[in-house]
Amino acid sequence: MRDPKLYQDLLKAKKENEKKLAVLIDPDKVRLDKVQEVLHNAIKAKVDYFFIGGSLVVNDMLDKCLESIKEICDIPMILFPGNSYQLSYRADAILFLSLISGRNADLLIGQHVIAAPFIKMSPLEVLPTGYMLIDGGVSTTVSYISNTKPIPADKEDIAVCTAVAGELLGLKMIFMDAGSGAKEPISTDMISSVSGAIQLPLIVGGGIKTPEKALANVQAGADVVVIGTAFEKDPNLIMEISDAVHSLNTLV
Ligand code: 1GP
Repeated sequence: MRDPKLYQDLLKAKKENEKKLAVLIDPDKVRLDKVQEVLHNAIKAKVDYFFIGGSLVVNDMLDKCLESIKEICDIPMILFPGNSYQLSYRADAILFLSLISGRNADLLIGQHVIAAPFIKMSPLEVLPTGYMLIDGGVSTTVSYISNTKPIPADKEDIAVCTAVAGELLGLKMIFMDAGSGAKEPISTDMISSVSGAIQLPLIVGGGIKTPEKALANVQAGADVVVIGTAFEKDPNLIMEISDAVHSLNTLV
């Protein structure tokens, strides 16, 4: 396992109120022209991270995807695995996710046991992360595959208590996700309630489509904004959204 360099950077960024943008890449789509455009624009827009993963990924595509990104840039690649098969030494780090909004033991600890020997031996930086699914107004792949119910979008108290429990359990980050392609992204009210209740870096994703919403999220307390679907549809959005997310950084 690697030294916690990325995590130290995230803690420093949080302290200095410096906001980050992560672009989600689905390895199964990496050969498509649009994804090449996404990569190209992401490099140009100086995004902070690539999150690599999906709920349904075929493994050899994962290695190829990581290799082809590494060939063209040094932006850190963080695995965002949908299951214990989506592992590769070629990434820089892994979100070691525990699905704390759900009650599926397999995704709270089961898959972790299976992945533990590989990850312990690997050069990956491990980022233990409490993953919280929030209802995004549509049934998402992640909700179906994980066989869990998301936290209702208006139940801020449940979201806060879940995030605090994750922090007390010793997890290092909280990731609130409305799921890929969510109709409604997570509300700024919920983001600011959770952000105010924990000290950990807070990642927010799912259904974010505009620079205005990305900016509102970081203003509400998100430390990292994650976007996939909107960039696949329109890779030109990356510049605008990167500017919006990073616009607060110049004020520090
Ligand atoms: C999904 O949060 C990520 O896990 C990104 O969601 O694809 O809707 O941007 P979108």
